[in-house]
Amino acid sequence: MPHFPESRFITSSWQPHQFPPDEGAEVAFAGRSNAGKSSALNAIAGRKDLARTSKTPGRTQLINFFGLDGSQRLVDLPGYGFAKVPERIKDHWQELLSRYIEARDSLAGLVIVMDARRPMTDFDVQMLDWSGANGLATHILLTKADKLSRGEAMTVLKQVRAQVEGVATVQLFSAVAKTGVDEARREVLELLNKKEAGKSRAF
Ligand SMILES: Nc1nc2c(ncn2[C@@H]2O[C@H](COP(=O)(O)OP(=O)(O)O)[C@@H](O)[C@H]2O)c(=O)[nH]1
Ligand SMILES: [Mg+2]
Repeated sequence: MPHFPESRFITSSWQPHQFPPDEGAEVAFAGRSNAGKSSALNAIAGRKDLARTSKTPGRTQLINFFGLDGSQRLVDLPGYGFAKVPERIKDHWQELLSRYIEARDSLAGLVIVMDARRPMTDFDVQMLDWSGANGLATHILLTKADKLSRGEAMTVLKQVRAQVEGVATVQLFSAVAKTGVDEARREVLELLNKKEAGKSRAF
């Protein structure tokens, strides 16, 4: 599988007018703060430090855009479900996320990153519904699978798969053990390539 030696940080946006030009195709990574979004994005890009990862939850408050190559991008969305921020900041995130998800033409699909030990939280389910309501293809990464035994991981995979059947695809993932990285990269590339081939949202 190709990695992306040419991948690079494009910009961080705090306002929709700061988004890079809405052309080509991009896949966005959503999930709770600390779920492992930035680590997953780095593993998929094959670059260690592309998106900053942090042990401090909630630090990524902006929408971060990364160029893979050509006109394809990966997008690190602000984490949701982080309690320790003022209401007005939360409102701003909500607004920024809505503007992004509902209006971004080049958005090819969403990757929802969930901690395999605590998948399908209320926020995750809301995100999944929202994604579907906007006609976006959705792929779920059950990450930190290295924290579970093989048996536990398979059980979680089966359960989540049954819950989202027909709505999203699901896989196990670990940025630490590098499990499922090729599969995730394949899914992301497929979304990007389909988008560039002219397929838009389901409706
Ligand atoms: N064991 C394990 N830890 C991980 C994995 N992915 C991320 N982490 C850790 O989880 C924390 C949050 O990761 P980060 O990617 O910054 O999460 P984000 O807030 O969703 O972007 C960091 O301490 C990472 O090192 C993984 O696959 N396995
Ligand atoms: Mg992050």
